Amino acid sequence: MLAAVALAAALVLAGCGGDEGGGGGAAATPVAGVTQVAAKDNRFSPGAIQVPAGTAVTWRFEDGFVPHDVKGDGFASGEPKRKGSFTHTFDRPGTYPYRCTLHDGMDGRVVVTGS
Ligand SMILES: [Cu+2]
Repeated sequence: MLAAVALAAALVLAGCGGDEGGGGGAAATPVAGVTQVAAKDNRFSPGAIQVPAGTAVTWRFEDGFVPHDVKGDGFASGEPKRKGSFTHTFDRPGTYPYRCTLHDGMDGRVVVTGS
């Protein structure tokens, strides 16, 4: 159990590409049991989630008049949206960083574990 925690901590540290001390975004500790991410207040919340392979993750655009998008390696929401949602199913384990192409520093991460 302790080893797993240490490993998780190491992975979080290794995955941190800057943005120190923000306490959110892609560098945040992944939240398990969540499949919905809000694009709101110029950030993704939660910034990082952890889901089992085969999970459909939905991003909801709810930042009023500010449009956002979601772009990662192999998935993209397309045109920036002010409302509505985007869903992508993650079939393979791995770490999937993504970002909003309109706003610097607005990023997130989906960690997909083996099912
Ligand atoms: Cu944005």
